[in-house]
Amino acid sequence: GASAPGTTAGPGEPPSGHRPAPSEAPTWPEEFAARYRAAGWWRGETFGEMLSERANAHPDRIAVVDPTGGPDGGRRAWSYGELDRRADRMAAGFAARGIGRGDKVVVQLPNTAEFFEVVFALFRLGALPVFALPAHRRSEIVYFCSFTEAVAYVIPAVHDGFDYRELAATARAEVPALKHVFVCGDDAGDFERLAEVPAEPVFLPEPAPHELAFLQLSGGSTGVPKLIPRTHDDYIYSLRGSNEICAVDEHSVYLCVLPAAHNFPLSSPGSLGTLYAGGRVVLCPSPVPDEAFRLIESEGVTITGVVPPLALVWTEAAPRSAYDLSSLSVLLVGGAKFSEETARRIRPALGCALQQVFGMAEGLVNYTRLDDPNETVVTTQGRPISPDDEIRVVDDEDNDLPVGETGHLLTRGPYTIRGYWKAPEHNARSFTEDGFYRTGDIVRLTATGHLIVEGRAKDQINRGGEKIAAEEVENHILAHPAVHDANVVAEPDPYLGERTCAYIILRPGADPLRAPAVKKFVRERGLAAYKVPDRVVFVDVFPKTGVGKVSKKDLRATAPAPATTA
Ligand code: OOB
Repeated sequence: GASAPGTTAGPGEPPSGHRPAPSEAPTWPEEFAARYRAAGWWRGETFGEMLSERANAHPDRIAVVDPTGGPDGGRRAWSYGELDRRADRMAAGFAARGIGRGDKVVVQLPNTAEFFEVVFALFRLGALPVFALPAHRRSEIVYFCSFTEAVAYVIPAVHDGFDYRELAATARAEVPALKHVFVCGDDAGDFERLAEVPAEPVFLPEPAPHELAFLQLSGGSTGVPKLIPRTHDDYIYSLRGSNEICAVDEHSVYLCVLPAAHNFPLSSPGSLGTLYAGGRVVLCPSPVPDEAFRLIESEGVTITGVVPPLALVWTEAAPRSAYDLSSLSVLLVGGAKFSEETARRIRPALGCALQQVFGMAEGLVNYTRLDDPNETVVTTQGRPISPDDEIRVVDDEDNDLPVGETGHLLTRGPYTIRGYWKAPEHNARSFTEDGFYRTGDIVRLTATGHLIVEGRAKDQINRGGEKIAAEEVENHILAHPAVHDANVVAEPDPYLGERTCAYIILRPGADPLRAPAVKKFVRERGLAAYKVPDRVVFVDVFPKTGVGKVSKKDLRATAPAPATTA
């Protein structure tokens, strides 16, 4: 831990000498920060205080419901008072183990109540959660732990048949800085049980609102994932804005269906938005319709968010389901392009309003509004949260295009980062000199200011909302001794929207390699399962562009002969 700042500053100004080093996390220039404060977007709130305030105002109101987290797998509900006490006690226990301000803690928990206990404890300490997804494996986890020099890693014992304690043993062996592994569950193996950490609350100086609250993961398009530094001020503004747009208030019951740590279910308006509003978060252990619909009925869920493939499954299941879904008033769909055809089916099938969400962990989030005409809701991906979100649609040379023309989306605003964490070279490419983030998305603006996503310029596959950086997967394939060269591209999938296809050129004279062996190889290198190529195709040459570079565009257009596929 570190000591509290001793500097003085004017009202509303951050104490000087208290800014993160520029190389760690580029931040907003002071003129922008001042403007965002003056406009009332940044109100000087922190997550720690936010929870205490809600707990003081309505201690007995239910904050979090974990349907299977109780003893014997039964229902467990924590009030705001209880969540607040638990966060205090967990923070004290972490502090007693030397975890403090500025320390990084990789959090890889499934949708359980402890996720909130841990995360709010870290917020209180000023320690930064690094949000891993349950699907991440050795390759990702070792990278997050070593790159952030994490001091602790929080895991379930076993989840979905996978033993995270083995993963933790590897991470500990490979990352010397990683001192603690906390296991949520009864059998911690060689590590410490999370349930044994809590201690008598101690006084902890709260972090400042302009400081980093956590590191979120980027979908990425590079060899290793980039980390996204978000502050209390900027993230809480995105929650407040989202709540207003999605009509989330103290009566709202949000069903957290997607992995809780992802930016969409976390903040759009998500579980944190719902807690900000004093509403109730219900954790969904599985997104299958039967499970989710049962919870919608029994918990009176009013709002939830899903990715397009799930929206399709739910739309098909709902008319045949015996569960009463009438409490559901809003379904948010985002993370990947939602087809107009399925969008039109939402209200008839589920009896609720649709809001499309086009967001990114780097910041900018667009929503269709509840009072938008239906045509706008089903044909656009919404418009930004904030009047101070600046949107530019540009050509390949960064020239602004007239409204209605398709081009690259650049954005800047009160909750969009000015740079990734510890990535100066990448930042020089991903941000303009004046701080616009190059989203890598190809969009078109309508006359009403709504955005339509037309495509993508970044080298990424969007597999039903799960983002895969082509280069990351290619690097793993290239490690195989029989592989001469590899290119990973998206191909259409009727359910996921896109899936991955790896095109491989073998080394001359190498032992013949078959598709299943490539998938197995990549999996055994510890890559998350969703990044393992869906299909592998062996070719003799790659199509080239005029200047002799591999043309992924032409590769994507390749219709592989069935005989060479798997
Ligand atoms: C959300 O966040 P990320 O960081 O996993 O992915 C961001 C990228 C966007 O740049 C875009 O390429 C794609 O995901 N995307 C969409 C989309 N929503 C996201 N593409 C087309 N249509 C949409 N509606 O995915 C995310 C974060 C917050 C809220 C919602 C989604």
